[in-house]
Amino acid sequence: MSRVVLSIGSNLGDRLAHLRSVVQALGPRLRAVSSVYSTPPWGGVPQQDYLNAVLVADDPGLEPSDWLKLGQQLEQAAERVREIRWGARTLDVDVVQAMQARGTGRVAVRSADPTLTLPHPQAHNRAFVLVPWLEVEPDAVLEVAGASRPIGEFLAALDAAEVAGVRRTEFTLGWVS
Ligand code: PH2
Ligand code: MG
Ligand code: MG
Repeated sequence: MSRVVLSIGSNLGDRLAHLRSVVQALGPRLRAVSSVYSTPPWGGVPQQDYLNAVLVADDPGLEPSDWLKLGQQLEQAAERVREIRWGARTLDVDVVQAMQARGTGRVAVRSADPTLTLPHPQAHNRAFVLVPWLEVEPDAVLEVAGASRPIGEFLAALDAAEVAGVRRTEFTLGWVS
């Protein structure tokens, strides 16, 4: 166990290098890497634009809490300072969804643990998560309030201006599949 969808973001310092540090650390565990998107800050705190991307990674030896720890280690390595909520950061690594093997398929992990709520309770509201996620997993399904829907439906429900603000860049994260 388990396969995870990670949302990564940076809006301080060398933003691209911070995102690349995650790709480098995950190495052979990576299954997909989205384009890099330039996105206006979400959450009402004035700050510079983010670079955001979504990664899919798989490691049978890691539990969801291990992915969280790994993400936090990478945030620390990027010298992230614990800052105001929704404020600027060198690197943010969020576990959006974790899938575990069940029978012949996979099921999404559900967790109400406040340190790692799964699926991420706000993923369906954020164009900077859904746009890159849809790029790498067009068939992904997300459960919100007990109902599972394709992520494209959540994206279609968002404000068009917010979605349009998520712009694909020509930056690359240096991943070769
Ligand atoms: N992360 C935040 C707050 N706001 N806005 C964008 N565009 N992208 C982010 O990754 C982001 C944000 C806190 O995690
Ligand atoms: Mg975040
Ligand atoms: Mg975070």
